[in-house]
Amino acid sequence: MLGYSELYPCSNAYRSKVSLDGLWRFSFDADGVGKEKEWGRNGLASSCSMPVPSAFADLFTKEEERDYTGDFWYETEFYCPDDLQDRACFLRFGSITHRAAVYCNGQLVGEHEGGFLPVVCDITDVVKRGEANRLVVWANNELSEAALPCGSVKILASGRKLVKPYFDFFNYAGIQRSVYLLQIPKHAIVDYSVTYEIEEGRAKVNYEAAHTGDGDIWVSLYDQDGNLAASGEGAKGTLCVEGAHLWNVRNAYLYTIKLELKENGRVVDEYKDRIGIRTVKVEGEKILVNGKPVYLKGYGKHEDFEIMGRAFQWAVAKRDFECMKWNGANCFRTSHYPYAEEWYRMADEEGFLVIDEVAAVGMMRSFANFADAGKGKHTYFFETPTVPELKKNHMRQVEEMIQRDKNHPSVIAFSLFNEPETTSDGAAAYFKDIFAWARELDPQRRPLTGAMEKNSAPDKCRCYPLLDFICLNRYYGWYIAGGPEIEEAMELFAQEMKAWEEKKLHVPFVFTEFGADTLASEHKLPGVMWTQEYQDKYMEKTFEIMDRFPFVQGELAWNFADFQAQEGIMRVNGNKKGIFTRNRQPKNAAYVLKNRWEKMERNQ
Ligand code: GCB
Repeated sequence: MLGYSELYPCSNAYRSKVSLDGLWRFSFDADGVGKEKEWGRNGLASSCSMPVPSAFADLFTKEEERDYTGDFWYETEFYCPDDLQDRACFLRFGSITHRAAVYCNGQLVGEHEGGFLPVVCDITDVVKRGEANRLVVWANNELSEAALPCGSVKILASGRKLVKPYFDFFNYAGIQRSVYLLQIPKHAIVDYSVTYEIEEGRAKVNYEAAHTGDGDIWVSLYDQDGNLAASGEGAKGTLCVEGAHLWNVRNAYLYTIKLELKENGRVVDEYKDRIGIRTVKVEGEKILVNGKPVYLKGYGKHEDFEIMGRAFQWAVAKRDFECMKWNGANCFRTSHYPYAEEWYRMADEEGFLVIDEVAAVGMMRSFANFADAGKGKHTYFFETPTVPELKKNHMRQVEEMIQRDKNHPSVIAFSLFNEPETTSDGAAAYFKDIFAWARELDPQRRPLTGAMEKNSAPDKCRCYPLLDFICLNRYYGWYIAGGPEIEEAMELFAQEMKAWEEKKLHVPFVFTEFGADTLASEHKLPGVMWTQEYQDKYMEKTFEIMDRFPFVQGELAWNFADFQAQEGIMRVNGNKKGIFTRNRQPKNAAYVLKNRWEKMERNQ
């Protein structure tokens, strides 16, 4: 759903946002009767309470409820004040996982596929002002090979559905991000984008704004002290900022851009946002921010925490940034889906670099991709035709992600996949179109990339030429030759890296995953797999190899913190590759990384 009111919600003299977060009503619908009985129109037949935002899984005490797969419904009432009669009215959900239909006062007002990007519904014609309104949401958390992320659904002997992800994180679902009622002028600013050119001592901020109605756009740029730095007129133009302060890595400077829509000289709408002047470019083997090379240090993350699953919580995000700053990180990847918008806003403030990833994960037919891929076991996907909807969904989600995140200075690259099969003709053709599409969409023409597993080897991978910098997920010393064989694993790692070097690609390489499962409780001298001592050793050995290859321009450890995954013999109540525990306390390896990252010459 693109366009009107995709902009991050705000309140000002022209716009109002009211949070609808709180305790809603909720019902599972295992037999799918809700649609038949028109719950969207009539309301839920029976319900329990459910906090919004949250994932439902870890709130319940019964297995069938935690692992519930299928349709589920939400219902609430909201009051719409009657003092803004002339405004258009929207409902905006930060996300609904994985698909949804929204009903306001019994009428279908929006449908959305994809669980990690906003759902925006125009309710101007159905909302009752000065009265209570009924809001009902149908949602579904099944996985298939037609939508992102990929997976399937198994029907158990009991008739119960069980989701089978082709990926290694728990399939948390629900209304996991905040919901707002927005009232926006009928003639409004609906979108804007900025690009930058930096010259000696000054910067050009090229902007383009879209609006409804026939008004004129006025733009003002204010520095951090609130002084006007530049201004312009017209829906498209350039602001020249003398003595511009640049947004830098771990040293952010944010300007406020104010867009005004004027009709007959009168302001009818205003939208303010915080932007950072910076450029991002790949040149040879370097990633350049403001023309200076930067070495990426940090993590692949998840939106994941006790009880609330994948629901956004400011306090958890704040703690994560504090932990990352403490051990000298400057970057994270939003593995394996676009995160809540608030993450990017915090990254903008903190000067963190973000590799923003679309939810294209699980494009391999295996229930243990993470292990099979790591071991180099071949898993198929694009060799046989994929469901046509998959590509359509992939393209639309790339579009929605870029549309949502294009103005964040923190976003330095878009990642268009995680660990798909990349060795067949089918994969090459599929991803050629995906990358071409993303290149068209990003006004800032940021580098594009994707994270590749072990089968995407130098002699077999058909997709690496599409990537502006190459991201590798590698587990030598864990899935491959772990424990007493770690030296052999390192030899194999070095061999693979030499093979990449011999290709003379002259592009940067970034490790987007490497790690070892580690139980915080386990210690042993000398270390064995799963102990903290082994995680330290694994990290040190891995770094020794990475440091031999100057084209390696980044290391994002897997994972920032322990996280919930599907049950199985490979996981101990979740994936334990965290450098921090699930409740964000450091394992010893956090100090190993801190020592290294704080000392690095290529520090920024
Ligand atoms: C991977 C996947 C990631 C898994 C990780 C692991 O390659 O990209 O989603 O969690 O390996 O720990 O196995």
